Amino acid sequence: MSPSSSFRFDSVLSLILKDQPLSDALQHYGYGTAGFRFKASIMDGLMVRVGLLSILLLLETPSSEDMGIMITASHNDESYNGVKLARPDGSMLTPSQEDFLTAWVNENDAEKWKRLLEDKAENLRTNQPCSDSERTLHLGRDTRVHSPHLSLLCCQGAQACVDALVVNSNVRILDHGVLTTPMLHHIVLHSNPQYLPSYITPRPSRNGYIQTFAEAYVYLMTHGESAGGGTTINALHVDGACGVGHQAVKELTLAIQDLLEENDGQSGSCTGTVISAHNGPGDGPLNLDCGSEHVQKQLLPPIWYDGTPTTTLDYCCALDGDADRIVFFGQDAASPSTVSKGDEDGDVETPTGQLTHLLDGDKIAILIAHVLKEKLNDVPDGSPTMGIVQTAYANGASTKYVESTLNLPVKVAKTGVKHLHHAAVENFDIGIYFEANGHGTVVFSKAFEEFAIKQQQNFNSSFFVKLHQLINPAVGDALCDMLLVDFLLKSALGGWTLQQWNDMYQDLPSRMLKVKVQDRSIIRCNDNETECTEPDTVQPLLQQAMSTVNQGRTFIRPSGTEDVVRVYAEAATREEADTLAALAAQIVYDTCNGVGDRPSASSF
Ligand code: 16G
Ligand code: MG
Repeated sequence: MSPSSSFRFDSVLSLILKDQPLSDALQHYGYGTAGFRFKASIMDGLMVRVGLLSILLLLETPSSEDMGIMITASHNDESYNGVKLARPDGSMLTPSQEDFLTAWVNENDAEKWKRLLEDKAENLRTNQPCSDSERTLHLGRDTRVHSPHLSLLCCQGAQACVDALVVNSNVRILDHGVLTTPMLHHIVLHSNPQYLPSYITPRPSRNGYIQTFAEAYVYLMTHGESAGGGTTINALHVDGACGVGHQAVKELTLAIQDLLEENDGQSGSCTGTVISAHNGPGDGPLNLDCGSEHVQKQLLPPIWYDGTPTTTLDYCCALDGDADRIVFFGQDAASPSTVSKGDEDGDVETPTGQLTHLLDGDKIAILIAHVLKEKLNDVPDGSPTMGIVQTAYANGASTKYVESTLNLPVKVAKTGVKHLHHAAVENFDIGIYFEANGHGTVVFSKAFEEFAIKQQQNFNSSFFVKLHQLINPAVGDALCDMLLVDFLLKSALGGWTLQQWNDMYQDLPSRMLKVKVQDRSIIRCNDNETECTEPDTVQPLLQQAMSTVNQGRTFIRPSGTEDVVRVYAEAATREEADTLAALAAQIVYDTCNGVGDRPSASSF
């Protein structure tokens, strides 16, 4: 080791161990289902380390490939923040990369750090993997107040690592500023075009993202069977959760309008949907009584902070705080005082109205599958395979509809987007995956790409190519999903309402509960979390409880994001679903060392 490189390591070590030490407010920083996520006030030291370690991960990728870092805490309140990494193909970290990151983020031994850096430097000297190729670490952040500060710390850690380790190399740190999570994934994927099909032009920027999806949407809206054919165009009201998705919706809408105007004359009477964005940053508190998590879990419309609508809104959708989830809904005219919000002067009653429909991730997946099945029926043989990936939380009625009515296979994956994504990639040419909470997308295989190209070349049909262009293959994306659903309802299905969509099947009544236990890590589940394997007394008792109600299904799992055990139950009637949920919660409490009051049937 040369003295100069030792000196450089000293400056890195002093940054992570002395200038920005890890907060001692937490004993261990765990990489959860969706990255590191904590109160923003304890994240400074963590961010420097994540920046540094991201450069090490970037240098470990086999060839010249880019990676990304997104700073957001999604649907959590404003006091939280988080950081997650995106791999070259736009997806999330592998389990071994997560383990590496978690182990080193929590390491405070200067000697161990020094050895890691020395090994890395030695490795670079021997293998020189990036001497002639440029690699970029892309950074994006949401609109939380502390995001710029945390992003800066992350850049500092990354830059210190580059300065210390990577002599004469082309490693760039590119801060894109404010982005939605799917925009960051898009940029990382488009920076590694070897992962894109030939018919998707690489556009690794915010504007490239907007143009890619606006163009595909406008093409599909103006070339579909019902395009310009008198489709009812009612406005789509978008709840941006007072977060980063709001501005992106506005940009996308403007780009769509520009393209439609350019197209005018060729496209006949198609004027596109009027998309009206509400709840931007500063209009109200981030994710508070608004956004997809609120609408889906509370079964209430959002507060429209920019002025409460007093009329019925029959076509709405809500994004989450980083715009990677979406649910659709309709709402009745605002009725007074549905939500009570406290402020310094006492209670303020805010009129919100009632939900008329809720179209969640299960319903979005089925809408997509329904239309694609029809389209594939129309093409000559050799169709790509198609299937749906759900989690155990998918309503039993949706699973039955897919298997019995659509005649498509269903795979059940473990909770967490990365599990669904992989199951979709591994099992199908067209893999449609959605969590009930509204996170999802469609992934396409190489065989699908060849099929889509053949359809275009031999049969003059660009539908499948354009469909692929409208979908973000890297990650669930609220904005693409919004445009896709709008196209399916308005054009592909000739003008369906939310009511018609909702009537495809009726959900079984369901109930979710949380139970506190002393140590939730004693609970183990099978691969797709439909059964509890440890403690071994639990599952027989759950089976017994299920047999007491009609169409009963219940499962329990330790949460990956909160210190609770989650209970899900569904059954033929509301009463039976509630009874089953209460029984399952009591089983967890009794067999897994419950804390606090024993759950009872009257708790809801
Ligand atoms: C995270 C996951 C989400 C999952 C949720 C489950 C990502 C990007 N997000 O938010 O997919 O539904 O965790 O939370 O993977 P739980 O383990 O607390 O139930
Ligand atoms: Mg999110």
